[in-house]
Amino acid sequence: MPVTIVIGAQWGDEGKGKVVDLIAPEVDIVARYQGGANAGHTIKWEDKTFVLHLIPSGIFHEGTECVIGNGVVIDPVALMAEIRQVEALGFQVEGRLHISHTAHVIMPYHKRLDQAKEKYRDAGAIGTTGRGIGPAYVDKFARNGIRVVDLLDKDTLRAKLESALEEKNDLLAKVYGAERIDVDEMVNEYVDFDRRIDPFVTDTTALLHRALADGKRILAEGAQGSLLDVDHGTYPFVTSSHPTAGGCCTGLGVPPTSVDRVIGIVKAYSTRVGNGPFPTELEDETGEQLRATGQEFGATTGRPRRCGWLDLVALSYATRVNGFTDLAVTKLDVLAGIDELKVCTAYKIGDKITDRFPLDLDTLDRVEPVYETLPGFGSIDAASTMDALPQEARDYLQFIEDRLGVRISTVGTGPKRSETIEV
Ligand code: 2SA
Ligand code: GDP
Ligand code: MG
Repeated sequence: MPVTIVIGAQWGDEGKGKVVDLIAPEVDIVARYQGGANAGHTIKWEDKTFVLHLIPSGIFHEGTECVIGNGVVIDPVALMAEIRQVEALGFQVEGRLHISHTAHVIMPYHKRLDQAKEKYRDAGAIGTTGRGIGPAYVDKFARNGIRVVDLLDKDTLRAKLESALEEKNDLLAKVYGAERIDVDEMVNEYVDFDRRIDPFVTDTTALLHRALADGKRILAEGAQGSLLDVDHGTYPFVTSSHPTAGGCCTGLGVPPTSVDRVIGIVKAYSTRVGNGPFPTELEDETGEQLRATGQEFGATTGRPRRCGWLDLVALSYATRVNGFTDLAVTKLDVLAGIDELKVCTAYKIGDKITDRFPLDLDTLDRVEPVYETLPGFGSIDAASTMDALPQEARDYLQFIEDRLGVRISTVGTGPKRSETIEV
């Protein structure tokens, strides 16, 4: 079966970009199915580092084609800048990157509304990336959205934008006290964008169906993480899309029966950027150590990420929602040098112990993690096989495998492609 999905098993930033880049040479197509330029997928090779926001993480392998599917919300400004940056590194993009004609477009008012709403929410802010994601998906589901295909006709586009702006400008000015947006400026910018995006636009669902019929292999690249899913995450502190496995089918138009592998990307500890519940968060020196050693700063916004111990309650929930067939455990090297490693195996709620991940915020805010302690390990920098890892590091991985009941197929020992153990 030809479709593999790569999914963040926690709150994002597990190292999906690195894993997708590693697998990309083995597949024909890498496709993004949800989210937008809120994502930051980092790829490091030789002395180079590149953070992709919209272009799939297969773009640095010339034999691999890339698809931005219908489920993605596309910020044309961010996309055009990213295409230029990738080309500047010497990689061919035109002819290899295919953009869905039915994907929705992020407009300047979406970004402004996202930021204005966050200010308005004040202490209840979600901690969004401010990239317009929520408001763009709102318009999609309210059936007010502008899709890539709508950019093709200048007059229709102008009419749609004028009518949308009337409402959005009122909302911005009257409700949020934010600046209004000029119609002419926006129409000119988007008409110009249409000219430049045209060579990339196609019916990507048909393209993927042809690929499936030809026996080609597709890698679906999730963005954000399972616990940020709008249905299955820590609502309302979530993103507005479906990073979980089901999102791949709707976000690309491929059938569930075409999927035979779902790789859960698990960071060896937990991080979260933005607000919302985080039961194993460490607001102490160990948390700071994880942030400093793991370089835990937002790849899109630069915000410091909150850090904490591994949470197997949350991870077994994510395993059930996604049906992981195997796991890639990343950033194991970051734990080296910590004397004792704690792993959360249950939650205490009042006087009850549970292994269930609660989805109502009130309960989730009250849970106390129950930890098991495992011995720490020293440097693993030189290890390129499982056998070369210290016994304590292997025990830590075994513990994860046993508790989740899923095989670990890959272990990350550093940010570069070469710093990986294939099990
Ligand atoms: P949004 O902007 O509406 O999607 O924000 C809603 C929540 O989703 C979180 N979110 C993310 N969490 C982790 N990583 C993301 N990408 C960037 C990265 C984040 C950054 O790779 O580091 O640079 O800050 C990402 N995108 C969205 C967000 O923090 C909110 O909690
Ligand atoms: P993504 O959004 O899941 O693709 O992850 P990000 O790129 O936002 O954040 C992951 C960070 O960890 C990036 O800086 C990666 O270069 C880095 N990284 C990935 N795997 C490893 C690893 O095994 N060890 C270390 N030390 N860093 C890693
Ligand atoms: Mg990221």
